[in-house]
Amino acid sequence: MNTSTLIAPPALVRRAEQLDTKAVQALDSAHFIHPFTDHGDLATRGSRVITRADNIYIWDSEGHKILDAMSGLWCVNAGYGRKELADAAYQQMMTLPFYNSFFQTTNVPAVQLATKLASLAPEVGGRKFEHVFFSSSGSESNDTNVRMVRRYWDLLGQPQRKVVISRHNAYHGSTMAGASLGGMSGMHAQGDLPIPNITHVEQPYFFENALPGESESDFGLRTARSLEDKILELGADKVAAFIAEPVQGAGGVIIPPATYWPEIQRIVDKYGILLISDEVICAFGRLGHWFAYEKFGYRPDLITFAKGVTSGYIPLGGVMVGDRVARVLIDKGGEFNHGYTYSGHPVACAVALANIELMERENLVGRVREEVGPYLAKQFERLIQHPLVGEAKTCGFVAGLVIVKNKATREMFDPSLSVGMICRGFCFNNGLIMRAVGDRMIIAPPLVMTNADIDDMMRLIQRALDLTLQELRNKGICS
Ligand code: PXG
Repeated sequence: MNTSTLIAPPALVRRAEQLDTKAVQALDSAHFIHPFTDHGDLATRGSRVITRADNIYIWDSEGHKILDAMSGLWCVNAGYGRKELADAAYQQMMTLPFYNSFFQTTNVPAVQLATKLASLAPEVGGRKFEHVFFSSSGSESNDTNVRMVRRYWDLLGQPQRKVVISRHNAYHGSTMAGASLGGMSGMHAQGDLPIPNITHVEQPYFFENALPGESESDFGLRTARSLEDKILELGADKVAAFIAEPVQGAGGVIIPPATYWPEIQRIVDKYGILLISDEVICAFGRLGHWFAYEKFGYRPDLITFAKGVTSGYIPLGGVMVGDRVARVLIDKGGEFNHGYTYSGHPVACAVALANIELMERENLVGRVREEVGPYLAKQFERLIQHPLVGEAKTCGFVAGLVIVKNKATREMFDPSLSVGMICRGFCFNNGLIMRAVGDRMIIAPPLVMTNADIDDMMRLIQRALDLTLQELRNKGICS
């Protein structure tokens, strides 16, 4: 294909009418393998081409303005168009665009960021987070966790402690270890996953998995105890770590009952098992704290982060290494044969520093905890009044609702009807990005939203639900 008509010079790409959408779609389909995409389907529909963004909105090549209630992919916490972040990248690129951190070298932004992150992670129960390992993504960071955890137990003379326990419907990334740690059956079905020594226990999803008559607090205890059952089944001396998201994100914004995390903490303490808190989504203000363990009050040994650390402006991830693990690796470990070319990338670290500075200056974390988070909760939880909504809950700046056929009995629609996708379609076509996970509709808006922005978003959500109801009634699927 002749590409000369396709893309205007970069400065003009900002004007949507300069773009030949059909040509972009054809080349996209011809050359670009997308993540988690059915390319047969994509070839017939054509991708939506996103061309620019500002604050909480994105625009496509046809000029549609869309409220991005998913913050890109759970990451643009500071909102789009933040000049400070672009300036930080530019200046760092002109000063030192890259140097590695192997061979006893370092760079200033990486040192500054590690120091800053250590200061943001509060000590809990005598456990401190004074060290950081850097990667470029959440998946890489979870691979690092598996390697670090095994190294830790090897160094302590317990090499048989290899099993990492995770949960069904968890998401921990898409590399071999990440996809194995995750509990997504569709991912496991492709490529002989999970890899050995990774296993899964129950998720704390009350709405779907509670027994008849079971209270939410009993359910929280029962699901946490599925971890203890698994430990006893495997033998405690074989178990290295338990990994979990504070609130499951990609699994559908599953907010655990209040009894869940304290019981998990009791169990990991009892058996001496390391606790990995995967905060790729939940850290950096998403739940109203810099790190989410603070909200739930548990004591992790390792914390995975990525996404919001740079507000998604540039790839960066890592692991906050608690003292329990760091002391063993450092004092007994010698060389840990692990690392990535881009561990401590100076430009990524400079952008993260600028992002954190911006978040501090605008008090984005405190606002989520005390102002816009509670306001979102109030507005979103009202959706329970809608005839299609069986549950509507928020936690900080994540929220999820379930579309049900019958509110009283919690009967769901037949999955083959893909009601969530119908609703998602109405969102998209009416200027709102909201994700569907089965028939759960979820959001994770940029933390810069004002109460007025929340009102606008709620109107769009309400409209999408109304249109979905109308469509289901027209088709005779519900009354
Ligand atoms: N852990 C968690 C908790 C995540 O949410 C990862 C690890 C992996 O991060 P990277 O940077 O390697 O993608 C994630 C990523 C979705 C969706 O559909 C969620 C994620 C990624 C892609 C899609 O909600 N989360």
